[in-house]
Amino acid sequence: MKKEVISSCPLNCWDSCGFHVTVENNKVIKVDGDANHPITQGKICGRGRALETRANSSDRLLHPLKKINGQFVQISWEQALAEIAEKMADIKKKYGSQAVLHSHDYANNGLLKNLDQRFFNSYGGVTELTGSICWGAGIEAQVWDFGDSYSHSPHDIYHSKHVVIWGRNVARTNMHLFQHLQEAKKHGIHLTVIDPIYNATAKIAHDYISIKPGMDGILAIGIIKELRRLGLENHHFIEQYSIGYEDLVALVDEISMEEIVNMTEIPHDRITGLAELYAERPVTTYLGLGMQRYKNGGNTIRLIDALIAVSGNIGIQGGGANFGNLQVGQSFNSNALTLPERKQKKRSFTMMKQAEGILEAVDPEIQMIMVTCGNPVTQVPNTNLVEKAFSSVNTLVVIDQFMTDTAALADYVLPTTTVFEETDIYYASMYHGYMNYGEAAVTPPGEAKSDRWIWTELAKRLGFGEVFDYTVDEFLEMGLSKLKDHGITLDRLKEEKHLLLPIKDVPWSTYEFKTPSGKYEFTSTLGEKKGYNGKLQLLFPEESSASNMELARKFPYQLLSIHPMRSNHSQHYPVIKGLQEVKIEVSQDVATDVGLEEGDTAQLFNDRGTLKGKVKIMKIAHPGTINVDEGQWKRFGGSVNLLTPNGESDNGLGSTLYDCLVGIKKVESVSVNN
Ligand SMILES: Nc1nc2c(c(=O)[nH]1)N[C@H]1C(S)=C(S)[C@@H](COP(=O)(O)OP(=O)(O)OC[C@H]3O[C@@H](n4cnc5c(=O)[nH]c(N)nc54)[C@H](O)[C@@H]3O)O[C@H]1N2
Ligand SMILES: Nc1nc2c(c(=O)[nH]1)N[C@H]1C(S)=C(S)[C@@H](COP(=O)(O)OP(=O)(O)OC[C@H]3O[C@@H](n4cnc5c(=O)[nH]c(N)nc54)[C@H](O)[C@@H]3O)O[C@H]1N2
Ligand code: SF4
Ligand SMILES: [Mo]
Repeated sequence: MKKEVISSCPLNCWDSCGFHVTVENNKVIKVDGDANHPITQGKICGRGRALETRANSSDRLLHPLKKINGQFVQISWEQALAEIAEKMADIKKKYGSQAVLHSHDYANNGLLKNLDQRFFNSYGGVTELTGSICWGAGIEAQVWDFGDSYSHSPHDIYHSKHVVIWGRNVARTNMHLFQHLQEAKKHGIHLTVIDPIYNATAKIAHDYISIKPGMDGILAIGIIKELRRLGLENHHFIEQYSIGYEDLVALVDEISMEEIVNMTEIPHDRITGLAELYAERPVTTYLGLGMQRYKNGGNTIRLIDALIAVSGNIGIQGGGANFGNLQVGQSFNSNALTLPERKQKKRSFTMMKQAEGILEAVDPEIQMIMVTCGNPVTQVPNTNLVEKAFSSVNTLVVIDQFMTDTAALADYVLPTTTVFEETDIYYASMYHGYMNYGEAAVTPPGEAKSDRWIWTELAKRLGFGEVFDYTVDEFLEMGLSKLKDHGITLDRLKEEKHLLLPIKDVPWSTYEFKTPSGKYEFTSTLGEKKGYNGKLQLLFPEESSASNMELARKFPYQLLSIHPMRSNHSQHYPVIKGLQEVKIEVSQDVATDVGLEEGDTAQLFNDRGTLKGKVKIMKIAHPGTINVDEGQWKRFGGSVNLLTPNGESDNGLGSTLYDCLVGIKKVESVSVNN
């Protein structure tokens, strides 16, 4: 029997698409877009469609597994839960609850995925991860500048004269914005792309600016310098709504245009052109996450924010510094779901430094790690160190759908459900403001269970079962409980399938900022309160000739590791044959320097590791640039994170993934990586 179910894409992605799922005999046979979704309008990408292949894959984990003498053996849920609960009770008694680390990322955008925190808080409080490898530097930067990170609604783009895509790979990562870019062009709106790689978005742009990686902040200073020279800064905004402008002026005066041109490798006239463009309001800027994954990432985003502010593009229709859109997630009652008040002990490591944290923790040492919604061995920088850390603990528990490189190291692997097998509400705090209802379409295969069921069963065995004694609907209602005044209820959501959350289309239009001063802060009070330099600065990537000439001589090329086209991080590699090989993309000058041709095998190397792959030459890319897409599995050649540094950004909360120098040489065979 066939049935159709409306659901949602659960993947960590800008777009949060509505799904239309076709089911036959308890099996998902097709995933399409939900034509009634106001933003995504029936269009979804290949990653969404391929969730069908993932869900039905013969590689799905179907039973709890325990490693005995190095081999996984199938065990019952009863045994798995009893043993894990007993170990947790024992650890709490002997060492304290913080001897357990919860390692996670955000692989599933479901509201009920937050119940993991309810579990760990009720257990007494574990060692948690703070910051974000993904966008921590930029979020913190916008919190310093505006008080929060908010974006304009997707349709506001049609109020703009100019659109600047700055370090966002829109065609690949944000497909509905890409459609708006194509449409906006038809409306006569001018499009500029700033990126070291001439990508598919650059191809449709009126102007493409090729920039040296990590130098975007310096470019922003150059544009502000030109705005000032031409008398085009917006005095009204600066005088009425900001503090600290004089510090920015002093910084801008510190550096000459000639130095800026040399550092950014962008010609002077193009920088002048950008100043004229920013003065022709309204200009909307879509910042991507690329340029903040550097040591100077926070300062870079702050300098771009500053440019947008100085040019008067904040709080106006068609303007904006669109990075995250945290107002979406803030609509939910997350405290009701996570019960922070039940936490008695706490300790945290940053997400970037979790490996050091594990290896160096004392009082208490880490006894157990529980991994949910994440694949750290592949996705967290400096793989060799991560692997060492995750192998070092007494008990590693991984909850996943597949035997990932992280799960392979585990002592217990617990099989979990996919989006099609559970009911939840999905949203992303990245782009649009709709939440989607996702109804279970089929029963889970084998013995796979939802994360919620696993927390419930463990809680019972640990003596706090009552905390989980709620139905799915009751939990969802808890999450929606702040929205009643806006007429948003679970019943209405079930009926309509997607509802717009009460968020602002044009953030900051009242010019009341959430900073300590209530103004836009060119010099950050919050930054200073946290012990950082609150002023905007001249900062460079850590691994660059500007900061470390010796390293730049040893490893002369800049390695980016951007998001793959056909996979969400590591998730699609096992189900798409064409992805199962490492591809090393090099700019033409690198190929010429090293004597590489398309199809050759090459090896990348630096002090952290090596990685072999097939060479592909990028026709247009900034000189000295190499890219390997992130997410590759060990058995298909290995993760690019074998090479990346696990540093923290200048403001402490982001990663330095792209701040990575490498060497490259031609080698004979691609077979073994280490
Ligand atoms: N296909 C696909 N889409 C995805 C994902 C996926 O895995 N696959 N993941 C989702 C997630 S979790 C996220 S966080 C988003 C990320 O979305 P994006 O921010 O669009 O993607 P990234 O791959 O992080 O890289 C962004 C761009 O930054 C550029 N870049 C790198 N360094 C610099 C620099 O120094 N300056 C400038 N100007 N540009 C630079 C890269 O060339 C790339 O074009 O994508 C989401 N969408
Ligand atoms: N070099 C490099 N590294 C990067 C990046 C980069 O650009 N370059 N990007 C970074 C970014 S932006 C991000 S967001 C991170 C992403 O890092 P991760 O979130 O760790 O990446 P995923 O591959 O999505 O892995 C998530 C795992 O969760 C599992 N999973 C999916 N749904 C569920 C569920 O409902 N429950 C449970 N328990 N598990 C589930 C999946 O099967 C998968 O194995 O990677 C970061 N790493
Ligand atoms: S991965 Fe992103 S673009 Fe693709 S279907 Fe999911 S939400 Fe939509
Ligand atoms: Mo991300």
